[in-house]
Amino acid sequence: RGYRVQYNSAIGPYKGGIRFHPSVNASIIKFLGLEQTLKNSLTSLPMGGAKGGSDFDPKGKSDNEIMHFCQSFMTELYRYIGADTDVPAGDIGVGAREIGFMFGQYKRIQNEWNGVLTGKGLSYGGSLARKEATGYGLCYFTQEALKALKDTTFEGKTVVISGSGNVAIYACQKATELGAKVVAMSDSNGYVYDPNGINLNAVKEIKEVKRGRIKDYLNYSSTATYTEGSTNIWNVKCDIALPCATQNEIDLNSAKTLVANGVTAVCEGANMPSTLDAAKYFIENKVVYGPAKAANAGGVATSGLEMTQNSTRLSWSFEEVDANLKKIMVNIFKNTYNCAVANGNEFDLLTGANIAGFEKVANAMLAQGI
Ligand code: NDP
Ligand code: 8G0
Repeated sequence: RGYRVQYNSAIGPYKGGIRFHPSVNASIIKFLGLEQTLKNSLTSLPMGGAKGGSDFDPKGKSDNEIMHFCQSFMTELYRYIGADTDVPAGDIGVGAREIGFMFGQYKRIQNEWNGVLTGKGLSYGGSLARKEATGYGLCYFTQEALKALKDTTFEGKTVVISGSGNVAIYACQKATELGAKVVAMSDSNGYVYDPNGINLNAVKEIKEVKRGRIKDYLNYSSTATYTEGSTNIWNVKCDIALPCATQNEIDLNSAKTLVANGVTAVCEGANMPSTLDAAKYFIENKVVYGPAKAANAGGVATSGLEMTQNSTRLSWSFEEVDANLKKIMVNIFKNTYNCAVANGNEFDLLTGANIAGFEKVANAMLAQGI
C-alpha cells in the first residue's frame, strides 16, 4: 500500500521524503507530514510539507525487484507530483538507487525532465553534498547549541549514534571531523561498541556497498563488541547522543539512563526519535535537546538547494552547498533559541522550534486566505 500526504503548501510546493518500511501506515505518514511542514518553514526556503511511503519491505529484495516496485509506485504517484507541485525525495529504505528508478519512470510517463525528485544522482541533476547534508547539518546545529547552552564543543566528547544509514553515517563523519569520538552505532537488530572509535570506512562498506548488517562490523575490528537489540544502545555512556534511526527509539527509561550517565546533549537526526516524555525529561534536566524539526532540517534544506540548482540549470561546488547548509543551520538554531528564550526557557528548543516553524506557516495561510 502506498501513501502521499500533501500536508501544507502555504509556503511553497509540497516537499518531503518517501519511506519504504513495513511499519509505514497512514498515521505515521501524517505525523511526518506535519513535522515536515514546520521543519521546511524553519529552513527559510520556499517549501511546503508532505510525506509519502509504502509498507513494502525492501530487505532481501534483488535490484530487479526493487526497480519494478519503484516503477509501479511512480506509475501511481506521478499524476500528483511535479517540480512546482510536490517534490518527493528519499527517506528510510529509499536511497539513490530507488530515486534513480523512480525518476526514470516519471520521465518515461511524463516525457519531460523536471526537478520532480531530490536526492538524485550527481550525473542527472543531483546536488553535491545532499548525501552528507542531514548528518553534517545535525552536527552544525549541535555545535551551535553546545556553544550557546553549555559553552562547549564536540572536541574530546564521546558520541553514540543510533542507526547506520544515510543520516547516521554522515553524522559520524562530521562529529569525528569536529574532534569527537563516536563509540557506538546500530541497526534494527543490535549495536556495535568500539572503544577506540568507530571505523567509518568499515561501516560505509558494510552499509553503502554490501547492504549488510552492523554485526558484520566485527569482521573489521578486533576491539568491537556486538549487543543484540536496537534500543540497548542508549545504555552506552556518552557525552552526546545522536539518535539517527527512527521514531520512538528513546523512551523515558532510555532518557533516564542517558541522563544518569551524564549526557550533555541529545540532538535528533531521525524524525521524532524521542517520545514526548523522554524529550520533556531532557529539557527538565537541562540537557541540550535538539528537536528533530530543527536539528535534522539540513537534509530538506539541501534538497531545496537542489531544486534551486535544477531551476537555474546550474550545479554548485561541494563547498558552496556546504557553506549554504551551515548558514541555514546556524540561522535555524538562532530562531529556535530566540523563540525558546522568549517563551521563558532557553533549554526548551522543542517549543522554540514549534513556535518559530508554526508562525511563518500560519501567517502565510492568513495572508492567502487559506
Ligand atoms: P536509512 O534507511 O538510510 O537508514 C535507517 C537506519 O535506521 C538503518 O540503520 C535502519 O536499520 C535503522 N532503522 C530503521 N527503522 C528502524 C526501526 N524501526 N528500528 C530500529 N532501527 C531502524 O534512512 P535515513 O538515514 O535516511 O533515515 C533515518 C532517520 O532520519 C529517519 O527517521 C528519517 O526520517 C530521518 N531523516 C532523514 C533525512 C535524510 O536526508 N535521509 C532527513 C531528515 C530526517 P535497518 O537497516 O536494520 O533497518
Ligand atoms: O529531501 C527531503 O525532502 C527529505 C528526505 C528525507 C527526509 C526528510 C526530512 O526532513 O525528514 C526530507
